[in-house]
Amino acid sequence: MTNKFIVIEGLEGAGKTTACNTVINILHQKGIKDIVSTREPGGTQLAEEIRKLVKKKFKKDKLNYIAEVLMLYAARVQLVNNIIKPALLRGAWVVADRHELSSQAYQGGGRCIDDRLMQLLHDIVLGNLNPELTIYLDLPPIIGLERARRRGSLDRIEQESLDFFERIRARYLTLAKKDKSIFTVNAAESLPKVTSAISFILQSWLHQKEQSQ
Ligand code: T5A
Repeated sequence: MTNKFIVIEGLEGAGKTTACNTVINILHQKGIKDIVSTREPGGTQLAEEIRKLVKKKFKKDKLNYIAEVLMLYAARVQLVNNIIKPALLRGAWVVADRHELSSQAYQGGGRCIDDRLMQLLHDIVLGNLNPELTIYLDLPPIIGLERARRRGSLDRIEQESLDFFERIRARYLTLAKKDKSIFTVNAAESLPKVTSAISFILQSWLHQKEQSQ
């Protein structure tokens, strides 16, 4: 069920939204019409409400990190069960702007949430649902945050310290090293270079996939 599930990952300002559009355009060029694009947190009516809460900074009620991770998985379980699984089951492609790797990097790496809780949430919410291809856009956080700053005001998570984002990046890189389905792209390069690297990875992957069928 998971073989048409592509995820784009990376820090703020890495270019994920742009990369998702590149992936969707390439799939369209291949004649693929049934493509569902998602974003996390979000992607359903309820999950979009959770997204607003996750990004909001409450003056008198600092968000507890356990509450944060639970909210992210609450949004994810809605998206997975109401959108992603039905799409994959009918044979559609799913192109996701962030998925569980974000939680592993931000909550596991950045917030230092216990591995046992992360594993439990994974088992309950995702079971054996795994993306077949993940493109991780890697860049120093200072560059990504500067891009995000140019876009507008920073949300609760974007206001965190540079150390927090360095821990997230380190966790992304560790996870990418261990998992052959994760391809890393240098997202500090110019947009045309990043787009061409993504295009190369996706075309080669699609070619291999065709050969193996
Ligand atoms: N979160 C999320 C968790 O903590 N845990 C989780 O499990 C999940 C799912 C989500 C927040 O929630 C956190 C992570 C986030 O803090 P979000 O809005 O979905 O928030 O994610 P952001 O990363 O904040 O989204 P951004 O829009 O900032 O980043 P993108 O999508 O990576 O970047 P994009 O494509 O919008 O580009 C940003 C700007 O940079 C330019 C673009 O033109 C744009 O202006 N740009 C480039 N400029 C120069 N060179 C390049 N190569 C460029 N690529 C893009």
